[in-house]
Amino acid sequence: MAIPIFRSLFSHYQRLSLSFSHNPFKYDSHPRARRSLSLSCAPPEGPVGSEVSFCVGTHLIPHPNKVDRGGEDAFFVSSYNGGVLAVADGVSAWAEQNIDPALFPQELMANALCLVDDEEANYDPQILLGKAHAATSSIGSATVIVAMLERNGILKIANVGDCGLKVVRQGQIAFSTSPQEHYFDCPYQLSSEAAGQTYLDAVVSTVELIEGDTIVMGSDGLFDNVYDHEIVSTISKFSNVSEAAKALANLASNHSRDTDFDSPYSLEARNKGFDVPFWKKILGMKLTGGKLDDITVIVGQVVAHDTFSSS
Ligand SMILES: [Mn+2]
Repeated sequence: MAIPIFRSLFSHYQRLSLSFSHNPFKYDSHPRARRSLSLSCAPPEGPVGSEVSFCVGTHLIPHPNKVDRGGEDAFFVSSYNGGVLAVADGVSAWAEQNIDPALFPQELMANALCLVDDEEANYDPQILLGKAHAATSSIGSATVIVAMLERNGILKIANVGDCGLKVVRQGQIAFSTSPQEHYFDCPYQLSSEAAGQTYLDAVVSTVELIEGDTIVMGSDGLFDNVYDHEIVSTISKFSNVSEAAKALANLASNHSRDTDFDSPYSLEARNKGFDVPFWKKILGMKLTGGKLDDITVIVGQVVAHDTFSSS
């Protein structure tokens, strides 16, 4: 794909428009960003182009039974380049072996955050995932998604398992990642064990974003409980990304506890052959209900700002 790459040496101002609600990690202010700030000294003569970045809101609601420990999802938001967003969802079955399922995704995310400006991983979320995975020593496994926005609008995504990302453009879903699973409810996952997947199994996508696009990213706790049309209608009600993320997480949480709601999860279960017993089907009943889970939502709005020549 031939895409003109524009990069201004001297920005009129450095946009740091990321906002946080439940971010478990410290705000990332890396040396490279500080260096470009110190270069912004030449008087601008007028815009010569534009760059984009994310304005981000996040919200995490833990599984009702895991509130005291904060759940087993982990995520981070970094302002590096146009913005780096990531979500990891710990596989809860590790608890059966007395291993805290939250440790692996937390360490994986902490390692990925440390590596966002790594030279080898630069601009490649798949390599970033590989290096973060290699650096992770906790026992466990996690589904994971990483999205990196370049200032020219190119969004690169690497996804292992059933976390997801959707691009909403002018009230419609313009792009959606696809979940990977071995069988129903058993997603691809990066693991401490050799039997798991690796960064090479990631689905890698590239999407060209424009000003006004909104991305909605999250763990399966969001996408198993909220339909695409609900995502579109919910974010259309909010101009504030933090409020949009909170509203989506609350909607997912409400649906997850509603046994009558015909959720994306119950629909998928029936498609895979799971349902109520035969005698209930005769009575017109079917498998319904949301999926109780940790719910992580990241909403990123693409904002543009002018760049200026230094001469
Ligand atoms: Mn989950």
